[in-house]
Amino acid sequence: MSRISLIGAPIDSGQRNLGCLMGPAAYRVAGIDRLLADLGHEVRDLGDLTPGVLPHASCDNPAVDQLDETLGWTKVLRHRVSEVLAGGRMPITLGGDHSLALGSVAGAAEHATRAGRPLFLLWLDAHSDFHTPMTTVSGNLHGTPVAYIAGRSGFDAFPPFPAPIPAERICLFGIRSVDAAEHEALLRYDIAMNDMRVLDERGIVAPLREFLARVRAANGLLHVSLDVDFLDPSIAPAVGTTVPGGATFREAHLVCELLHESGLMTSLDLVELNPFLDERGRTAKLMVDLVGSLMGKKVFDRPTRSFH
Ligand code: Z70
Ligand code: MN
Ligand code: MN
Ligand code: MN
Repeated sequence: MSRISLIGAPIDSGQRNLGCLMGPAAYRVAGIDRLLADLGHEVRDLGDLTPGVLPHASCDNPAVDQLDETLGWTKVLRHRVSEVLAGGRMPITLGGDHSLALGSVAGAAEHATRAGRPLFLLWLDAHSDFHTPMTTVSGNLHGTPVAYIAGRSGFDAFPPFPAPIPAERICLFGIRSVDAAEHEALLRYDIAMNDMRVLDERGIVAPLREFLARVRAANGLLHVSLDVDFLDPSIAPAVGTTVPGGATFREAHLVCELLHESGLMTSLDLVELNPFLDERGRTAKLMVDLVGSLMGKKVFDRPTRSFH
């Protein structure tokens, strides 16, 4: 059983559809703490963070939106996630848009360095989020965290990423929207690109198991970042940027069950839920249901592992 700390991160500064800041409240209303406690975990809810006094930063790309806010959040989240991990607990960051991963993954990287273990990243998302503040056209910083984490240049306004994650420890999963500048950059990185073309052909099990085997072989820490738009919009409508052709209910649950079975996940983000766009809470409830599968909820609990 795990000791879990819930970190509310009501962040809306990484994109322009207001509403993600309601995410942490929606997860609590949907019963995330009760579910985890019922699964036998020890849960602590640290409440919602605030970004503190904002810095005044500038960026050569005038398109970049709400840089100061995102920098403020990056700093507090990095600190909090790192601190929770240092206390031997699993941080689950309740977003908030995906810009929160600029901080949460930095916190995990800080901890991994301290622990002397390699950090791996599983990015469950429709988008590759591989822009830098210099290449983004929309100016929405939620499209940049993977580039920051991988150590791309162009993040001068940000604190240097503690220990950039080498490409071969990053796995993008569920991808079906890549901008031209991201595509050009991704060709220069050896990042596992499990776009929908790959997943339709191979299914989700083999590519995921391959990645998890690498994490296990390296005795790595594993940060999982789950963007609501990884899911198909027909089952998860509460998201600002819907992209058709996403993971089905069954695929998403299977990903979560395999992750749980691996025992490798050490930190988690839940991002991009916009409760203002939801239908009677169904997306929030589905995300909480997926957290259940991630943390050990099973249809039928077999005494031994039947699949391997
Ligand atoms: C696009 C951009 C994005 C999430 C949208 C979209 C980025 N590549 N990321 N939703 N989670 O604006 O940079
Ligand atoms: Mn905003
Ligand atoms: Mn994303
Ligand atoms: Mn996305």
